[in-house]
Amino acid sequence: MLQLYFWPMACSLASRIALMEAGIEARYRLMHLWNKTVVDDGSDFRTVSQKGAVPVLILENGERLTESAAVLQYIADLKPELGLAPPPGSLERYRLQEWLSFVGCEIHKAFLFPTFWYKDDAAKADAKADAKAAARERIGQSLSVVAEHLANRLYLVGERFTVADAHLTWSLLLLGRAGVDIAQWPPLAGYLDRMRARPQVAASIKHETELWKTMKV
Ligand SMILES: N[C@@H](CCC(=O)N[C@@H](CS)C(=O)NCC(=O)O)C(=O)O
Repeated sequence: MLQLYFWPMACSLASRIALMEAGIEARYRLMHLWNKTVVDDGSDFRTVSQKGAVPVLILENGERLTESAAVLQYIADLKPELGLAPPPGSLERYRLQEWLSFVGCEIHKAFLFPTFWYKDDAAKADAKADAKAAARERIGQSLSVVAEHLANRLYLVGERFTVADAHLTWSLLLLGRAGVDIAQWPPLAGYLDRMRARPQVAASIKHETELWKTMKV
């Protein structure tokens, strides 16, 4: 069985959504993002991945896959008939990769990371303030690009839900926590409502939100 290392409401949520949408059973292994331990056995998460970051997907053959863009496509390709990713080699597949990259680099890392990471680390307060200001300047541009794209579309790629939507849904959810109100971009707000109405997306978010409340950080 596949295993997914995750931290509640972290970007690994997108991989959970993909697994749920694909109807693939997996063992979900909670790690602690701050102290880098695997919660069920207390082991060092860095022995699972030197990157110390989720998601990590353990494949059936024991190999470890990291990076959301790769993990999400791997999951999608386990059930090609569901169209969670367009067929390899098609132009649409490159569109999917284009969006996975944009969400991962220009939204996740460019904005979410500097705006609410290190939140309690007083020693990094100045750097944090600078990073937040710079990130806030950029985020409007990136979100406007996505909003314009979604103005007349239901999904990021093609006519159906793909793993790129799982990735964007997670990012949009977290923007609120990072102090950005996506109501400024009605296409994004409408899109997020639509995504959240999907049963598997809703169940994934509900589960991780409840788990998050029990975590000590
Ligand atoms: N490039 C990676 C980024 C993964 C990442 O930054 N994960 C965060 C959670 S959203 C994490 O685990 N951070 C832990 C850390 O940086 O210490 C991906 O796209 O999967």
